[in-house]
Amino acid sequence: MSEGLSRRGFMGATATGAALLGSAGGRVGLMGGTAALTLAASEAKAQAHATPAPGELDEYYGFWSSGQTGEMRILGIPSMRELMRVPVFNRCSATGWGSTNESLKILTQDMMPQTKEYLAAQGKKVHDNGDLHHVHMSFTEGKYDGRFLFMNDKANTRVARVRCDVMKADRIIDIPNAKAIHGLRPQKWPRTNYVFANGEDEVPMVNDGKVLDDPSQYVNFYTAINADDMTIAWQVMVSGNLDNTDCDYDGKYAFSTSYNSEMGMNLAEMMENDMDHVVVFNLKEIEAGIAARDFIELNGVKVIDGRKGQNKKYTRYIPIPNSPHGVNMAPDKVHLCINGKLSPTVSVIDVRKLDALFDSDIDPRSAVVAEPELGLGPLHTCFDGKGNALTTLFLDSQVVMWNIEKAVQAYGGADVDPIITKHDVQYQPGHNSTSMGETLDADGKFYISMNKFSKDRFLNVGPLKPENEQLFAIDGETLTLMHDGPTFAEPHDSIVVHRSVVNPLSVWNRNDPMWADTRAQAEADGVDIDDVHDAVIRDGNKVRVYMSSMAPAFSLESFTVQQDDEVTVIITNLDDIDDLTHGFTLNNHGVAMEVAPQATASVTFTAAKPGVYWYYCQWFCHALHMEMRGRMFVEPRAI
Ligand code: CUK
Ligand code: CUA
Repeated sequence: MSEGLSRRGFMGATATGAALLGSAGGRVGLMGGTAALTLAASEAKAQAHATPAPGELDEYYGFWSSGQTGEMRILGIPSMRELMRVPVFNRCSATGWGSTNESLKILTQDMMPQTKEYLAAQGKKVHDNGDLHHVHMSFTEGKYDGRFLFMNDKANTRVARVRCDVMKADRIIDIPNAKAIHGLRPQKWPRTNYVFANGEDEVPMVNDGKVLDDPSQYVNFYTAINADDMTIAWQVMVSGNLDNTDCDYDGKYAFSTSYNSEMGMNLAEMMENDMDHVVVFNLKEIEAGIAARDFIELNGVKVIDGRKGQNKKYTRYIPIPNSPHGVNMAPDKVHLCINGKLSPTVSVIDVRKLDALFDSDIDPRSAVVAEPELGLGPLHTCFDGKGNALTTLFLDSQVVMWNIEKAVQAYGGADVDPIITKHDVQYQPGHNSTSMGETLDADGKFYISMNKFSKDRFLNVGPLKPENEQLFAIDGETLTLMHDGPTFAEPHDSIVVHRSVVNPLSVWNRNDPMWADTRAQAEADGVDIDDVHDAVIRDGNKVRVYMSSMAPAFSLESFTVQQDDEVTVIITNLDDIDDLTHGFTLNNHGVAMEVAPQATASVTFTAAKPGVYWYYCQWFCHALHMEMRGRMFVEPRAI
């Protein structure tokens, strides 16, 4: 431990995980005094080496989820500089995500009819929020391939795909039947054909109000999404709820933890059993079952019955202590680590032993080859690519580094201690990640601890505190803290990807599919949006206003519409210089959008009130940026 004070000393031998969880927030207060500890000289030195100097580029991209903020974030590692925020499930004031026609298409085109009804009842077209927990990149043969990032929305049961060439979402789909998509992972081998997604909250199979408070009729769904076209491939109905998911490096199995095998409806019921389970999904058997039509069709989805005690070809339930949370596949292609949460253990499954489980009735626990006791509240594990694992201990506020092989030996009876080192983190870590750690390229250079509490680490900003993510350098078996990074809600999960894998464009391609509909409309209107242009096209009470932008001017100084017209403003940014984004903000209409170099963007609104309204470019683009403005005249309706 790098700090002289043992956190565990304060916590003593507190009894059950339940009691611990209940008091987790308060305990840290006891530790206030430790924050004043000064950085050890070696750490200060390491810090000086680690952070790229101003103007120097980072070696890695960090792709961050933001939890209840609903966006994806991009950081530079090791500097921890926040490079970009990519709106996905949320709405964005700066870029107009959620109000431009192009983003609305992406947000609504794959919406289920029920969702449209829910939203219409609230007078809305799109959800205003999302809860984005997990961001993962597409794989080819166990390595990141730099094509797409996939992410979940627990709040509104969605999955999104972000294009890595422009770092914008291109598909956002509703997941039928399942409720609250939580764990999410792309298939690793042979490539990301599927994206696996967990449904966390169990509901009646047909959730139409006929069954309400009868949990015996509730089910949960595991979903496989076709990554290439973002359609639903199949679902598996399971027992218990589903928390986190991962898959192997052979393309044979996927896994989900369940913290509520009891199907309990309240805290006491959910924690009744000492053992919950991990569900093993047999992908080949499921595909064969689909081909043999051994499914029911539910809301247009082929659903296989993989509940406990049903057809055992498709799933196996391996008992795991106690309310397991994270599930992480090691880059040794063999060991699957399941984090016990309320149990101080991580259960290690040897995936080579899984075939036998499906061939016979042997004890499913026979696949468990290690179960080291690591500390209190293990939530997630990541890997250094050298045979070691790093596990977050939520309750202990520590990371523990341990050796997988030694844990296997100890489980077999050998007198070895798998624990290499423990290091305090500040405070209460949830997810963690290592550089390239969830791939065959795991390089063991950097470790990120994503902490739920920052407490005393930063200037007080009021009752709502930032959370804290910390960067450590890994040097063999030593962890050195390099950086604290306060963040707004919530640094949920991250992946750290070498920059050689990610190659975004600097300027949009004029033929990008993002605005294909807008382009088709412009062609129909006889407007060439690839050249300097301006046009006002009236189509009944619909008015389409086309203009190009080139710093520091819009091609239209003004345009005129009638009261109650439905106005669509379509802007093409003809500047093709790096970093020369313009914007369009229309006063008092709640209208704003980003128009990046060579992009076309459009927004539709109603000109409800007669008068003069200025529009302006909200992206500082030129010495005459303030002058980049114009007027919309709204003529009073003729009575
Ligand atoms: S779950 Cu939150 S700490 Cu949503 Cu990835 Cu483990
Ligand atoms: Cu264009 Cu500011």
